[in-house]
Amino acid sequence: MNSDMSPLLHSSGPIEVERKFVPGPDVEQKLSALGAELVEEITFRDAYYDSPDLHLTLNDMWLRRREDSWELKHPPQRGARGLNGASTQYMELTSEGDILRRVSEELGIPCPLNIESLGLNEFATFVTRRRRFQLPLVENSKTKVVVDLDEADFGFAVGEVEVLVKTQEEVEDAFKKVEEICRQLGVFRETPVQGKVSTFLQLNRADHYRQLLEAHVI
Ligand code: V4E
Repeated sequence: MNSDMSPLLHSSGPIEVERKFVPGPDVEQKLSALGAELVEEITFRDAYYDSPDLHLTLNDMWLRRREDSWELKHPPQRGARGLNGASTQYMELTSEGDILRRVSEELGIPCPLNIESLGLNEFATFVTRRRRFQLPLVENSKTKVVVDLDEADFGFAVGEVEVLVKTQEEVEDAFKKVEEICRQLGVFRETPVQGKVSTFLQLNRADHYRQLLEAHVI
C-alpha cells in the first residue's frame, strides 16, 4: 500500500507506437532517400520473464532485462491488447519500483522488495544487433520517427518504425505516421509482422507460442 494508504496509482511511461516490417535488401537506400541518418549502432542481450503459468505474457505484459536494466511493456488500457491492426501500442515502464508494483498487482501477490523475488522464470534470451535511423523532423511537427533494423543471434531480422508519444490522444496520429513511413519505405503490409520474441518462441517453445496465439496476444 502507498504511504498515504490510497489505492495504488501507477506512474506511466511513454507510449511506444510501432509497426514492424520485413527488411528488404534496399531498405537502407530507401531510408537514405528519405533523409534518415544512422544515429546508433548497439548490441544488447534481452532476457524475458514470466510466472510458471505464463500469466504475464498471456495478458500481453512483457517483462525483460535488457543488459542490466528492467523494462516492462504493457497495453495502455487494462484488459486491452497492444496489437491494433498491424501496429502496436505499449506503455513502457523502466523504474524498478513501478515495474514491481504493476507486476505483483497483475499476479495478485504482495509486492516484494525486488524483481528477482517475484519467482519468475526466464523463457527467452537472445542478443540483438540494432542499427537505429532517425528521420528528419518535419516542419511544424514535433514527432520524432525512428527506424530500427534488428538482427537477432538466432538468425532472424526485423525492422520497426517507431514513434513515442506521451498521451493516448496522440496515439491515433502516431499510428498514421508509422503507417505512412512504412509505405514510403515500400515495406507496408496489412497484416502484422512477427517480432523477435514471438519468433524465438515459435522456434524454441512451441507450447508457449500456441498459448499466446490462442489468447490472441500475438
Ligand atoms: C510487446 C511484445 C513483445 C515484447 C518485445 O517487444 P518488441 O517491440 O518486439 O521488442 P524490441 O526489442 O523491438 O523492443 P524495443 O527496443 O523496441 O523497446 S513480444 C510480443 N509482443 C506483442 C507484440 C505483438 N502482439 N505483435 C507485434 C507485431 N509485436 C509485438
